[in-house]
Amino acid sequence: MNITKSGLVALVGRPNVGKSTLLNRLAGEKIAIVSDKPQTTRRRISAVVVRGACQFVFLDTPGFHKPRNRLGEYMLQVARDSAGGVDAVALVVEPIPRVGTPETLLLERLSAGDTPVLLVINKVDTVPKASLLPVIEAYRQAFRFAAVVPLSAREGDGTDLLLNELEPLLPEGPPLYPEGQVTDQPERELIAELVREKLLNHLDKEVPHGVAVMVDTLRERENKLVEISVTILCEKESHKGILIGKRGAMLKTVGEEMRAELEEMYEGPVLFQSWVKVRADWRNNPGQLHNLGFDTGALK
Ligand SMILES: Nc1nc2c(ncn2[C@@H]2O[C@H](COP(=O)(O)OP(=O)(O)OP(=O)(O)O)[C@@H](O)[C@H]2O)c(=O)[nH]1
Ligand SMILES: [Mg+2]
Repeated sequence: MNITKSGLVALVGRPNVGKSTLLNRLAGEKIAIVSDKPQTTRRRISAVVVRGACQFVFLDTPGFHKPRNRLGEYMLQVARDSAGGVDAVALVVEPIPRVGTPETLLLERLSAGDTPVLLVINKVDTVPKASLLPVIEAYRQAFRFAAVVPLSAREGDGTDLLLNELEPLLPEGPPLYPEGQVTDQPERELIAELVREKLLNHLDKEVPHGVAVMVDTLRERENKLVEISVTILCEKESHKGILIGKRGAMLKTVGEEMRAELEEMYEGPVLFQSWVKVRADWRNNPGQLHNLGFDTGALK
């Protein structure tokens, strides 16, 4: 079917509400990494969803939070900027009957523009249906939402309703992305993110938040073997020890998980290697951030 409608929809909200889970659910595949720790997403990532003659381009964004370093400032800036220049904004929230500070701040910004804002109440699988009414009421008093959609990104319930509400808000026009493209995230970036996801799942507190991953090698050998090597940057010697683990146990676990996931992705054997390096305080170092692809030069 020819695409006759296409538009951008930003997913915004505080950290950990399930924006990336929703992006993956809408796309029907894993594009953004997910963890139970806040501030998982660091960059804007798009996912293209086609339904009928309509192409929805969803933008996952870093959670809206108070920054504690230059990387955090960059993430906040991305979250803020993403709400501009789009056809609709979906504010993703927890099913809690109280509008918190991050939501209030976001809604203040959004009320200055005329982009339609939808309220997405996520994680409805965790609460009884009857408890949603007070949530809707609390948010309706704070803002004039174009629509309210309760859903469960984890279970997949309600995502069709979200597309139903969004479709009339998108402009007529040709597709924004060519047919078949599902995301703007380069392959190397996805691999680096998957490593970070494994580390977020296995490690506590500051260690995984102070980690950045670079893909050094990605090549296919003649015999179909895909060879991948990555460098894991961390902030302190003590973190390096934790990342490597006792006799290399942590790197081994991460390596095994990566290989399993990558072999499914590449449908063939994968050789995966990783190294850990210390780069003191890289999250505050403009040069390091630039090398890692976080453009903090334009920070306001
Ligand atoms: N029960 C339940 N949990 C969910 C749902 N959606 C997401 N989660 C969980 O919520 C946690 C956070 O999910 P993410 O998708 O990483 O959240 P996020 O909003 O992208 O977080 P940041 O990237 O840190 O801003 C994970 O543990 C998810 O499994 C849902 O519909 N139901
Ligand atoms: Mg995320």
